Amino acid sequence: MAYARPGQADSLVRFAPRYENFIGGKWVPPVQGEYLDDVSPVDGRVFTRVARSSEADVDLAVTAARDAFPAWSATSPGERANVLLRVADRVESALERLAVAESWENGKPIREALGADLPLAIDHFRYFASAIRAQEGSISQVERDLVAYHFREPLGVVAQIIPWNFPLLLTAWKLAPALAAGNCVVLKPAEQTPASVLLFVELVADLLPDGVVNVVNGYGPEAGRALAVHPGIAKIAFTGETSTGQLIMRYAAENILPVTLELGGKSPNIFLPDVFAADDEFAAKAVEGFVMFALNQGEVCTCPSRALVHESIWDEFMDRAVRRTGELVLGDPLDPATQVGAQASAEQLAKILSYLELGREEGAEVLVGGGRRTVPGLEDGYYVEPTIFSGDNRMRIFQEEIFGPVVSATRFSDVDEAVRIANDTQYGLGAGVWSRDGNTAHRLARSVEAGRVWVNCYHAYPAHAAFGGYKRSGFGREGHVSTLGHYQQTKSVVVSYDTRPT
Ligand code: TXE
Repeated sequence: MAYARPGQADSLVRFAPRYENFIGGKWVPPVQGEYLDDVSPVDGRVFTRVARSSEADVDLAVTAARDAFPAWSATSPGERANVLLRVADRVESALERLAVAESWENGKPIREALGADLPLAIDHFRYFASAIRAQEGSISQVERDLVAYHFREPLGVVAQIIPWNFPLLLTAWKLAPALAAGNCVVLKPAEQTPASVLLFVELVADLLPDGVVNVVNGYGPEAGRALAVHPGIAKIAFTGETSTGQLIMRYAAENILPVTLELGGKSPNIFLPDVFAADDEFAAKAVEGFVMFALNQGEVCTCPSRALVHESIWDEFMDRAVRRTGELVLGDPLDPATQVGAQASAEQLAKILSYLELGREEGAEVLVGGGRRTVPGLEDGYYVEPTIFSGDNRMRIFQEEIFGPVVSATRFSDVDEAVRIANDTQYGLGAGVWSRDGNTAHRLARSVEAGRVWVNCYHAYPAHAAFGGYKRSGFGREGHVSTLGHYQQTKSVVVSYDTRPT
C-alpha cells in the first residue's frame, strides 16, 4: 500500500505552509520577505514555500557560523563524534518520515529513499564520527633534535551547495566530514528540494550548538552566488552541473579559496562477452546492472548512461535488457512497489524529453520507452519511460548528460576498443565493468578514466570508499577518511630541542 501523501490526514509528514532560513539556531525570515514555491514532481503542485534569500541573508548566516566557530573548533574529536552519532540516531528514529518527505519533494521511489538514501546518510554520520577519532597527525624528525609536528586544523566556515537529486544523502555527505573536522557550515540546498533538508535540520537542531549548521535557501545565482563570493567563508564544496562548477571556481578565485567539485558524468557500463559464458545467475546480475540506468530516474551523476556491450553477446544481452527495462514498475513514488518515480522538476522533464527527440533526430534507434508517461491520478506529475537508445558514441545523446532514465547503448569488438569508447568523453566520474575474468576486469578498471569504477556491481556508495571525479567531473573525494583532508589545513610546528647555540 502506498504511503499517504503529505497533506492527507494519515500522512507521516506535515509540511509547514512556509519555511524560513535556519541561522544561528533560529528560524529567520528572509530580509527581503520573498519566498519561492516548492513543487512536488509527484503531482506537479506547490506544497510549501521557502525563503528566497539574498546577500543580506547569506551575510547573517556566515556571521552566525563565524561566531560559532571558536567554540566548535575547540571541541575534542570525541565530543564532535558524539554529536554526529546522536544526529545519526535521530535520523534513524525518523527514517520513514524523512523518506516520505524526500520522495514527495524529489519524486524518487520510496523504496530507494528507505533502502538507500536514508540508511547511507545515517551511516555517513557514523563513519565520520569514527574517522575523526581515528585520524592521526605525524611527526617529522628533520634533524636529530629538530622535529616538525603536523596538526590538522579546521578551515573555518565552509559553504556547501548541493543539488536536488539526493537532498538528504548529499547533505550527509557534505555535513558529516565538515563538522567532524571542526568546521561550521552554511548549506544551500537546491531550490527544487529544500524542504526535506529543512525537516532534517528541524529534527537535529537541538543536538548542534547554535550557528554550527546554518541553512540559507534560494536560487543559485542569488543565494548560491552570494554565499560562494562571501569573504567570510574558507572553502566551497559543490555538487552540481559542470558549467556551474566552473562558475564556482571563478567565485572561489575572488577570495583564494579551496574548492571541491562533484560535477556531471556520462558513465560507461561495459559488458564483456563472458557475461553469458558463465552461469545464468551472473548473466541476470549483469542485466540488472545495465537496468540501473533508471535508478533515481537516471538523476544520478554516475548514471550508467552509456552501455558498451560486446558485439558477440549484443543480440541476446540487449533482448534481456529491453525486457527487464520494460518490466520496471513506473508509478506513484510513495508506493513501495514503484521502481521508477517522477523526474525532479518540470525543467528536468523538459530537458529529458528534448533529448529523447534529439536521439531520434540523430538517427539512434529506440529499443524501448522513448516518451512521457501519465500515471493515473497523478496526471500533472513528471514521469518518463525508461528508454534505451542504440547508436554511436559520437552522438550527442552519448556525450551530453541527460540526467534522466535514458541509456545510450553501443557495441565494441575488443577490450582496446571498449577502453577507447569509454574514455571518449569529457567526463570521468563513474564506470562499470562486467566480466568473470579477473585479469580483463582489472585491466579495464585501471584503463578507464574515472574516479569510481565498479566491477561486477554498480551504484554502490558505501562509506569508506572514496568517491569523486576525473576530468570535467570535478575533483576532491567524498565518503572516505581522506575527505577530512578537504576540510582541514595542515599546521606544522617546527621545534628545536637542541640546547647548543646556533
Ligand atoms: O544544476 P546546478 P541544475 C546536472 C544535470 C542537470 C543539470 C542542471 O545534468 O540536468 O545539471 O541542473 C546552485 N552560484 N546536474 O540546474 O545549477 C543551485 O541553486 C552558486 C548534475 O539544478 O548545478 C543548486 O543548489 N550556486 C548533478 C546547485 O547549484 C549555484 C546534480 C546545483 O544546481 C549557481 C544536479 C551559481 N551561479 C544537476 N547556479 C550531479 N553531478 O550530481 C546554481 N547554483
